[in-house]
Amino acid sequence: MTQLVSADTIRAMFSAAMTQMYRAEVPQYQKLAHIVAEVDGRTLAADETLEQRLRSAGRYDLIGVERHGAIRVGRPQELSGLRRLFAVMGMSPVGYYDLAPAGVPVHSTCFRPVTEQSTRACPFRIFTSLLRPELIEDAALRRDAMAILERRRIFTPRCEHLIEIAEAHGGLSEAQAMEFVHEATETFRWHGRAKVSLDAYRKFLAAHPLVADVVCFHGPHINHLTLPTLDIDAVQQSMIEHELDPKSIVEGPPRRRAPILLRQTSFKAIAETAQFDGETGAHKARFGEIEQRGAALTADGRALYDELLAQTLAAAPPSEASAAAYGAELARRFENFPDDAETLRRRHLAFFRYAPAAGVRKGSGRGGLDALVRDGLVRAEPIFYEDFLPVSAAGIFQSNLGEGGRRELAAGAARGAFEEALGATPADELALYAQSEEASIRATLEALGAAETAV
Ligand code: OOG
Ligand code: NI
Repeated sequence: MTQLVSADTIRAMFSAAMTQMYRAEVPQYQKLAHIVAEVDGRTLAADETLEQRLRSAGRYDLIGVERHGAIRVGRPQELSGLRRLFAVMGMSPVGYYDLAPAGVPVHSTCFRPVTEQSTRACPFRIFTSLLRPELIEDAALRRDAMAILERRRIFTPRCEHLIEIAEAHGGLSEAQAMEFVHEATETFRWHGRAKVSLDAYRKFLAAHPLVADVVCFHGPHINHLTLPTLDIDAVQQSMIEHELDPKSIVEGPPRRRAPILLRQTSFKAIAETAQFDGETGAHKARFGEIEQRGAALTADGRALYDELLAQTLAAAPPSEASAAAYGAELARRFENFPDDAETLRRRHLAFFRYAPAAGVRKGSGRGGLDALVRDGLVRAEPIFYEDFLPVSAAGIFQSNLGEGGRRELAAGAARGAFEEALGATPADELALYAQSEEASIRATLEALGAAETAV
């Protein structure tokens, strides 16, 4: 029998292929990668213990490689097709994000590896949005959009065949995996030739820039890739100096000693030449992003985060002109969010991974978990947040869709419709973090022989 390649390996191959393709398609992203490498190098050199801390968290080897990407599709069948395609690479849907309240007519999930081991092997994930055509107000335009989408096929026939082979055999051989990655990449390639006239494009653009991006082209071209960085504020500054035109604010929590959730920023979408039925025009959708991650928050921590963010947005609405005021307000409001790991842990605001401290042997544990941590017998490290934030995602969408990116949308809840389109229920991200934490507690107490006393 032929040897099957692991899904983690296929994902790593795919991530590398996407990176290569995107850096060639969007040279500004390559420039951003240089800035990130320079800033990360400087940050490591300036902090003697940083390398060791990153190594012990298993994140040193991910410097310059951990990245996500994002795509947008138009039809339920396209979304369920993507679910099957990503499953071949060990990526399954996690989380549901409704972007309509923020004025973007989509709802989304993230396809990602779910186990900690797979995430470390290759953390690549794809934020995937489905257009909600019912939010196109003009009925005639909505019908046109659906008719155009109806006619397109986003997967190559060979790609579809390889997905079937993977499903039937539980994986792919090395040769099949290489071919699969090649074929899958085709789905996400930029095609400079639009499927509509310039006139029709402008109508969709006026309805919503996102509608134009989803409907007028051949398929879900990758719209950005994202590099991790060790100092997002320094990269933001450097992007300004290198005239990469970043969005004005960094999304997410403020800079903190104990990082939480996810901070992200991007340079704005570039204008790319496109052909519309013989006429030449330009389309703006594709950009480059950076992210810096911190601890995953529990439901309580998340509620506090959401509340402080909502207060900030109400008091100092962010705009190009008011970035500094927004930043000051954000920092001020978040003074109410404990900024040291031990308080986050004791107050159950963040999830932690527990392990016996080096050299601690069975039988040495006494008392509850908190006592074991206090006595230095058990170590607790924050679990990294691997998901996304709807308010931040909306900010990223809007800065890249230009002026028309924010609309008032009269949208009811649509989670059921999304799950039906996907053909699955996305996993609950909080449950995944809670499982990781619980498993680490069980293993730690077992290793210390403290199970009876500590629970
Ligand atoms: C997705 C924007 C959301 C993020 O990092 O929050 C996103 C899009 O523009 O399609 O990628
Ligand atoms: Ni992104």
